Amino acid sequence: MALLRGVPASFVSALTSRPPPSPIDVDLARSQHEDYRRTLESGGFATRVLPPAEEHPDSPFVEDVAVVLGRRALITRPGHPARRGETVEVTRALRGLVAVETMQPPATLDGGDVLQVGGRLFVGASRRTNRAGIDVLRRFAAGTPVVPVPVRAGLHLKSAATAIGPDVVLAWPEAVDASLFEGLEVVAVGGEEPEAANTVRLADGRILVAAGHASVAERLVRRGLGVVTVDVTEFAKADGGLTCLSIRLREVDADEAS
Ligand code: CIR
Repeated sequence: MALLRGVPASFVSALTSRPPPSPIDVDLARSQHEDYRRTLESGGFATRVLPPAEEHPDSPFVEDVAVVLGRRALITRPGHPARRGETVEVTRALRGLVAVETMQPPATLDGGDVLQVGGRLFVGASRRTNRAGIDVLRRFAAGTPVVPVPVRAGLHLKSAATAIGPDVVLAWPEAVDASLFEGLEVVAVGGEEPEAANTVRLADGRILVAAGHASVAERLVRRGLGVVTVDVTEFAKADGGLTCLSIRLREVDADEAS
């Protein structure tokens, strides 16, 4: 299943690293969010949408507040202080589904920095995720190797690298040192479309790519992958992409199917 959080009117003042070319259109963001939700459903995820939280403008970027491994969740301590209150509702929602642990200060980590692929956890050493956060993740990982990856550009590791197969990573090499993905195949995204590196692998194996990245989508199709696109322009204005908008609980789905 996938957990989402609705778009509040306050999303218009979500955090941004640079002023967007035009103000965030909240109505459009809501319709893009609904398209995204429907696409996750069509790709095999049951979805649950938490109500919008006006007091938390960035709360639709729900991925950042939890890391889910199997049937356990680590509630993070988001790197930006303005986002820390987002954890309360997400904790409540996840408690009903998985066992929950909570990260404590001084650790900070955003879920957007955690990439699970090839039996490892790659974690972005970014503006949002500190060394103590990586140490907490390592303990939480309980033996699964954790590989820190310095994030040279963009907000999070997954802004620049995501899994498109069990051992294949789509990555923007200007932001991450691809050699750290040792033993995995790395498909490089060109410098002109770094946002294309932020993809979601649907439960049915198809890859969700942000609309407007035709050349990357075509390359994935040529590799034999099914590709589906959704427009997320309003979320991109607040430095967000496809992964940020949901917490995917793949194990819960697998258990329910069995
Ligand atoms: C922030 O600055 O925290 C939000 N405006 C964007 C968060 C995007 N999340 C993600 O990439 N996982």
